[in-house]
Amino acid sequence: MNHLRSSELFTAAKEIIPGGVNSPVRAFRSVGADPVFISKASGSHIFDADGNDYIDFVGSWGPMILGHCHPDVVAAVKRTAESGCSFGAPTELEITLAQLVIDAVPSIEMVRMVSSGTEATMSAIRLARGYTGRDKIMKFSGCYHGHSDALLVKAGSGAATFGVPDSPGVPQDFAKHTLTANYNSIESVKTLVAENSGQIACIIVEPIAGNMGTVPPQPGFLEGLRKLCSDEGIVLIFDEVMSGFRVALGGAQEVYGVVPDMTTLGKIIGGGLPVGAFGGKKEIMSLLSPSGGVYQAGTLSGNPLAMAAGIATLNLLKQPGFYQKLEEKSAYVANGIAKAAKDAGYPLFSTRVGSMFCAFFTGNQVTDWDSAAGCDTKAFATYFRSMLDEGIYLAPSQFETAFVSIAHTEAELDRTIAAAAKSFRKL
Ligand code: KE4
Repeated sequence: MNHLRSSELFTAAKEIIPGGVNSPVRAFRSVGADPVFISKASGSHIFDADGNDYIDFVGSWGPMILGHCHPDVVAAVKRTAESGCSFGAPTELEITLAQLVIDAVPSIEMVRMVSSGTEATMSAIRLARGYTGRDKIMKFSGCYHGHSDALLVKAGSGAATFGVPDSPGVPQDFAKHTLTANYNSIESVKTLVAENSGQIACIIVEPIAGNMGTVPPQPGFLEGLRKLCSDEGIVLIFDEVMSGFRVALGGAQEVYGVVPDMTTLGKIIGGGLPVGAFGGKKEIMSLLSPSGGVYQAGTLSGNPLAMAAGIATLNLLKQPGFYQKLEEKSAYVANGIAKAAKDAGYPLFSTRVGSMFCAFFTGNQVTDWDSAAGCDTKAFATYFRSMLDEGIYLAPSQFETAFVSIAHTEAELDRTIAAAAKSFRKL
């Protein structure tokens, strides 16, 4: 494949945009390649600046569950834009999308729109702190909730239960309020809760972890978190920015039957335009300004174009049989890739929940960050580059999730499996 134009664009971009990208993972740093610059997309395909055609399993990191350029979504955005792009004033569109979210997500009685998943989680944590009057929060190693200071924190080394910054620029004073437990280990949560009794405002968790690769919750983990939080007066926040409307209309909380106190959303509810949201019990949400004292705001929150794209998207997801069809496509391709690795004699641990799936380059089980971190990332990088050469666009990191859209055809899934078989044989 020729990547001349992408290479020229990347050189130019690096002069004026840090790292040449507006979000770090796009730089392909961990896969030993330069990023391709995308010029257009349609259905399950994206096309780069050199005209190369790829079957897309990134889907803009989740939003494009319908595939790219769905006519209903494009028409809705075009139609709305002709009436104005942004008013900084309430619109009926915001009520329509809010109602669609409330009708679908079991935990949400009221919802506030923002412009990104980061804003959603940052605001939900502030609200949980305001509601409980407590300062500490708990997250899990390997889970990512956006880049707000309180969440760019990793477990303190050794016995230190306090968090330490996971990025320069995050003050230690901020990090110390963030506790970090181990995903799928309810015991690690119980220990931290006991050591910080009465001080923890919320526990935020990806109910299906999608940012260390795809790691499903083990039986009892989410249920254990629910019970602990109920017993201790801790707000349970499901960060469903990725899993929301992805694995079911009601997200992971519908799949696993565990209802949190608050839920954060993003990605799919904007249909590809910038939207985040956080919602939950009226008793908690009503503390949010201007109905309550917890401040949160945003110039483009509830933006009409984004609302229109989200409404068009969710109305299509509500169609009978949508998730069943997506499930069949997802099982087909994930199982096909796993079989290709097995036939090539390559050790692979495969995971999937609905249309989120991951091939971990390890012969071991992956249930948390420590086991995910043991993967052979060099082998993954070789596989990634081989798949890209075969016209298959995967997330440029072992620690991400692959997404199937309803637009992926059986022929495209077969082509993907064949490319995987060829790529595994190279390892
Ligand atoms: P954004 O601020 O990127 O809209 O959302 C942050 C976020 C919050 N919660 C979860 C569970 C998420 O997965 C994300 C963002 N996901 C990454 C993909 N792993 C976005 C890709 C990127 O950072 O460019």
